[in-house]
Amino acid sequence: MVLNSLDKMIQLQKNTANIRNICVLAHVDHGKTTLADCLISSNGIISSRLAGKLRYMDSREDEQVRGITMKSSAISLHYAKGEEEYLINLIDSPGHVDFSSEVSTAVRICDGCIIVVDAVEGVCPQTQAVLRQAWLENIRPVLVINKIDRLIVELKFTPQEAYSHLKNILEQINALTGALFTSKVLEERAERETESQVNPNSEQGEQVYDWSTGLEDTDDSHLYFSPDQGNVVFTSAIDGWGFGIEHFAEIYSQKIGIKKEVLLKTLWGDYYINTKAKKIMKVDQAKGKKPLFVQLILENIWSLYDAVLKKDKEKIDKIVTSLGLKIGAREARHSDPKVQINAICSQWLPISQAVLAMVCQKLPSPLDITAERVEKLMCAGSQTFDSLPPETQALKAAFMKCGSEDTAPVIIFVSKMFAVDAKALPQNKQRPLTQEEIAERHERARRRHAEKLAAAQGQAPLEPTQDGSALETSPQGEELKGDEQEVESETPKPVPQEGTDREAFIAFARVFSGVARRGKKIFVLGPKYSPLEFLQRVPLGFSAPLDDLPPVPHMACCTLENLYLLMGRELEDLEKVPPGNVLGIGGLQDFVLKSATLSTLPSCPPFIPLNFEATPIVRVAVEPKHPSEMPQLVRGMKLLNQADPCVQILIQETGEHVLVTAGEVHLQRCLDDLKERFAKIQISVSEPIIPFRETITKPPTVDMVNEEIGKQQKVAVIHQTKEDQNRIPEGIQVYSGGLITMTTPNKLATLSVRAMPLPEEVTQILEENSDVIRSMEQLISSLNEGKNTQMIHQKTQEKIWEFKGKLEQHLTGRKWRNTVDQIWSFGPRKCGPNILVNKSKDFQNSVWTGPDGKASKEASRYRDLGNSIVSGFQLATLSGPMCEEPLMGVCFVLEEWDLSKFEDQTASDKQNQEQSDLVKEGQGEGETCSGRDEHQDLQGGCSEPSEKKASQKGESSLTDCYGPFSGQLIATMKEACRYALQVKPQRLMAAMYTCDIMATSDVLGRVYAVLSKREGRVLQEEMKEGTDMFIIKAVLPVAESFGFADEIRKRTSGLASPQLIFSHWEIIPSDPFWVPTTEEEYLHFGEKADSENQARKYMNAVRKRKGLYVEEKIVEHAEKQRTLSKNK
Ligand SMILES: Nc1nc2c(ncn2[C@@H]2O[C@H](COP(=O)(O)OP(=O)(O)OP(=O)(O)O)[C@@H](O)[C@H]2O)c(=O)[nH]1
Ligand SMILES: [Mg+2]
Repeated sequence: MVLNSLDKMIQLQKNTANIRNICVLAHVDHGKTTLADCLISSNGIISSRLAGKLRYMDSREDEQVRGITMKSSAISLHYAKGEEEYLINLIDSPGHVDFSSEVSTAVRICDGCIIVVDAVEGVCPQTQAVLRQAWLENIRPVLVINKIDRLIVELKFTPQEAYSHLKNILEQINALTGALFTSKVLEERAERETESQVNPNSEQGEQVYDWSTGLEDTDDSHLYFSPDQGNVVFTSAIDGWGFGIEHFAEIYSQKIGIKKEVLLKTLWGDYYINTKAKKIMKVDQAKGKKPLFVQLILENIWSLYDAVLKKDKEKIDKIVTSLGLKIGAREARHSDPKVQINAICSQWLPISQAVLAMVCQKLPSPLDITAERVEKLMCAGSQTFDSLPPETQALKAAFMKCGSEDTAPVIIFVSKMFAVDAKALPQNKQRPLTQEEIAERHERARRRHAEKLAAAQGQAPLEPTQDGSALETSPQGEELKGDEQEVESETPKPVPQEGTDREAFIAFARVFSGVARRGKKIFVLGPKYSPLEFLQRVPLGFSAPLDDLPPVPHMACCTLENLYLLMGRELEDLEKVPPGNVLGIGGLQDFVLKSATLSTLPSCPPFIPLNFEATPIVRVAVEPKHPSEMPQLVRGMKLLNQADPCVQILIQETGEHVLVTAGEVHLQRCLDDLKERFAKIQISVSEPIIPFRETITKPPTVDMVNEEIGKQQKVAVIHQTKEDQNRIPEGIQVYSGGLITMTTPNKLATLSVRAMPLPEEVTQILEENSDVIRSMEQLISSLNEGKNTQMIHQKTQEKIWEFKGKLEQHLTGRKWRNTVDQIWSFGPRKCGPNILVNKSKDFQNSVWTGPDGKASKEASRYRDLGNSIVSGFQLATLSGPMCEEPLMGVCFVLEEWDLSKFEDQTASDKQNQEQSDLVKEGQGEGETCSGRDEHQDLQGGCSEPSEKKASQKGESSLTDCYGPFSGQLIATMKEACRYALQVKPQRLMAAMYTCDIMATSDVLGRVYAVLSKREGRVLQEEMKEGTDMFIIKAVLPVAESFGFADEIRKRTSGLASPQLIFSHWEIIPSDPFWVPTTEEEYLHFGEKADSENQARKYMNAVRKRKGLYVEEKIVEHAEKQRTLSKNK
């Protein structure tokens, strides 16, 4: 980058009102990066001839090869409009669903966005998704309808048809905005309502119900996209042109003498011009008049394309002269019409002008940040702004002011960390020396020479060190003062990098308030940091240096080491960054994993977590080719985890290193990164590990040949029976309805458990409310620890009751009577989609006691034994009996819980012990019970130390051989749950993707063929208006999805490419343990039923992977087979 333009940027960064932080969002391949190229070329960073071909923002090799963007990256651009100069921080984002987390990181640090829509494909699934993200983040959008050239060249639309088509696209996208807006207004209304219910203090008198939804009174006109609002431009990024109607309004107001304001309102819409009367009238369909947009704008563009494509030289010349353009001889003679079009159009309707003018006019500056957005950013979880400490609430003003004075608190948000080659860092780069520096060096060399001479002549040197070091630092004319001076000397010098240390991590961030200065000390606040906790711990107005602070959880202190201006592929060093700017920060890799909030004030809350749309679902196990390289792999995976916002790395119990990614393309990129950048070793990758869930269903009413069960005659199946498969060991009683009764090994407690399938809606509610469940869990544990529960906020409380209400609504009928009140725990991990219900009479405890704020005394007596039961349930739900996958949608009912023997035992033990203690009294206390701590807890009620010891001793004599009682309870509960499952019809659940495939009618058949081969199901098929494209919506099991996108692409010669998004879990209808049991089934499937069912195949594959026993017969009846094959 040229130095004086860097100076310009630094200058522009100070004028906050003229900064625009924007990102480009769209569905995959709609032309974001191409558009970014055009905007970049307007700054002379790349040549305009290369714009659209270079895809400058796709700096990774795989991005270039695949032609899709994978990482979002930022660049700062300069734009001048009249007197005003603007700084535009532009972020290009990926459109592929696998990388949607990159979109989340981009929108967080922007104030506005450009939504790009392909004029042919129109609104696509990712368009919806990004619009939603922009909406959730409260950033303002403008619209670019791109690839208009395709309407002319590919679809061969007439201008009139193109106009209707464009109108259609606008309607679709506005319908989406409308839906988002409506849902928001309704949500707010609902919120207001609950608030007024909670505080019914005002106007007790007459209660008039307000029937209006609030939609009528809320002005939403500014939200919609319309060319006459100035928030839509039409472009062809590849041909370098674009326009908003303002451009034409300006031209035509001079040409035909109609006021610009009138034209602005009528150029888009059904108006036509009556040339004789010089009047604009409403289009009357019957008269066949063309709308102004067609007549004055589209027809001109169409005729230009027509002339160039037909190589009508005369006409081209005419157009060029009439537009007053100058086309270079080289372009004019070029045989490729595209080059000519580009040369003419980019002069006539320069795309960067149109887009950047709209951005500067319509999108807000950092100063315009709304109070609503600030409050939202500051309130993580279920907090409300009012519940924050007053010091924190006061920070809102700082956000709104976005001030750069010294007293302004510095608040920075890091939305992701990205890795760059350390060689590319400005401090490690060789840069050309400026004239002054060359002169300086000369001077230095001359002095050194003189000193040497002087030394040789025996004279003392003239303070060589001071002189030298002063020359080392070369602040570039920045006015340094106070602490800055100090910082400067601390600035780390390039460290020689070695081996794998060549990756440097840069934080992708934005300054929300205050000035970020190099060398400044700042707090790093993790997502769980609580300003309240800090304020409680540290006295108000503390003035100690930051290092002397007492340790506070989730907070660290670091120094801003290097600040960078992000310039796409390059970075430029900065000394300080004023508020409202996007920047890169070096040296945070030890403090920030993926995202964080940085602030100079500890009262600053962490920003709300980024909302990721994609769920990481595709997992593979990786291992080094050479086992000795394991440490490199582990290190590499750590780096990868830091460098990607959405990848997850895990080490499973089996010791496998597992990589969890959002999809196939994402997986490939992560593996490439791991191999080539972070671990730099050869790795072997397992087949994708496909997640399953285990569940139970109601007994089927029909068998495999669709005969009603119960009517047919059962046959004795020769080799095995179904009951055989679910072998229940002796000693466990199975009662009617699948009630399992099991006793602990020491025979002191007996549990009776039954498993029941939960209704589908309930499972869904549980899934959706996992964070509510988690906050309930936190509440209960803080209650158990005796902490103050006053902190529970009203809103959380409301959410919990709402959740309970929903459960009650769906768990109705005799079978579920009182169930909701008796829910004891959720699992696995205390927040999963399975429930434990406690129906035992002696002991009542439920999850709702926490939110109720009252814990019964009895509960505390049994608490610790109860915890063992819950742990057993957690273990059982974490891995089911079929293939050790988590359970889903199962309700375990603890019908009885008999502890009478245990109580008798402890009571008698206590007596014995007391007696023996009396005897032993005075002999001293030598014995200790090592490792039996939990027994102290088990005796929750006993508080006297002597009593405790007594019971320990008594118990230990009995239970030694079986281990601690709590352990036995856990194991027994777990086993009982497993057997309870096994006596019910068990089913596997498969993860499902939804996919939208766009295909032309001629390849539709092939798309269907691929879908059905992979067990996909088409949900919907519709024709896209105005095109011959079909949109197919289908669901597909994740297990069958590997290579699906590639196969579809190949079979349709690249015409259809699906986007797979994780959607839900679905029960696989076939029974993995099925064997023919009725006469019909036997006749139909044969004795062995060798057409293996899908569920069993999946189950066995998982069992094999996990090294579990798989019952498979490789050869059965060998002789018979030989006879058959030889056909004797
Ligand atoms: N005909 C036509 N093609 C275009 C236009 N703009 C972009 N393209 C082409 O569309 C394809 C995708 O362009 P990109 O700019 O990479 O799209 P993107 O939105 O950045 O894609 P992702 O980053 O992968 O989401 C490229 O082949 C471009 O050449 C346009 O205005 N007209
Ligand atoms: Mg791109």
